[in-house]
Amino acid sequence: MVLPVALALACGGSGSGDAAGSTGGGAGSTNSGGSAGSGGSPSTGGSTGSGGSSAGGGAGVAGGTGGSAGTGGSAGTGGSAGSTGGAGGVGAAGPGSSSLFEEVGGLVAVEAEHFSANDEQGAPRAWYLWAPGLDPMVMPDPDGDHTTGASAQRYLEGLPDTRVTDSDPIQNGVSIYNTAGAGPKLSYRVHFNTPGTYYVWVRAYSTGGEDNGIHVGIDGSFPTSGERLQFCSGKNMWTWSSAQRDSGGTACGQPTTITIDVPSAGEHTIEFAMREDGFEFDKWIMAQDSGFAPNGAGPDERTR
Ligand SMILES: [Ca+2]
Ligand SMILES: [Ca+2]
Ligand SMILES: [Ca+2]
Repeated sequence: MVLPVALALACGGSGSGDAAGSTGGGAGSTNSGGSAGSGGSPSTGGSTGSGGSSAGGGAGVAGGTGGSAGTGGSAGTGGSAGSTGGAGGVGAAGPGSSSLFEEVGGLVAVEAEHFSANDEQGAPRAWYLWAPGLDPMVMPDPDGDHTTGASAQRYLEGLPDTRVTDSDPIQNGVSIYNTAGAGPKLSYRVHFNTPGTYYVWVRAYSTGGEDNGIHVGIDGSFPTSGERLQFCSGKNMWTWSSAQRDSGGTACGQPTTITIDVPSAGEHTIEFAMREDGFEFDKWIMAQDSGFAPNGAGPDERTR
């Protein structure tokens, strides 16, 4: 069975990322998510698979801009995009895809592209990497390349993007995911030193009204406090938001209304799940201070 191409990123191993964006890398050989973390290469290959972790891969086009995720490498049946398929390794500058990030002083910041797992959950959409020189080429995608100005010049986009204006059909489970956590999901490993309630901020690039929502969760659950993070102002530029749609009596919502409770010190999995296709996801922050508001690309990542 040939499934739609997925953002096939190997997610395991001891990857340290590709700090310099070197060329080369695997050729669709990192099927089980084991070893590509330090290399990473775009792969347009990938074919079929019949079972999870050993499937996918394929010929793959090595080289390219290096450190970039493959655009190919279709997931094998039953396999998530993060653990099957072609070559990859997130490879963006800095930490690799298996990194354990760390909260210090009530603050944690992570590049969207530094996820540990990328699971389509069977949806007809997936998260794809954009990087300098790397266009995932998943159509339709009516707006362009926004790597300029993106933190680390890399971001993820939920593609294809079929609902662009409000005249396009709303297809729940296809172009929009009303149920938080049901759509393509990204996971991030974070060690928290300080349990408690955190305000969640996301940096995104919205060009319209149908590409501007995402859900956030923790450890496999998506609490109502993390549903429908919404971007209204700051169109056509990289913008931070912490607003929950419909909070404070407005559709756009009020700042610092998206929160996640971290129940204990130690490692937790922070998750972001697609709400609207075409969402462009650059970076996220969790902050305990309600007065915190990020500027520019925000704080640097910190790994443990
Ligand atoms: Ca787009
Ligand atoms: Ca859309
Ligand atoms: Ca980024």
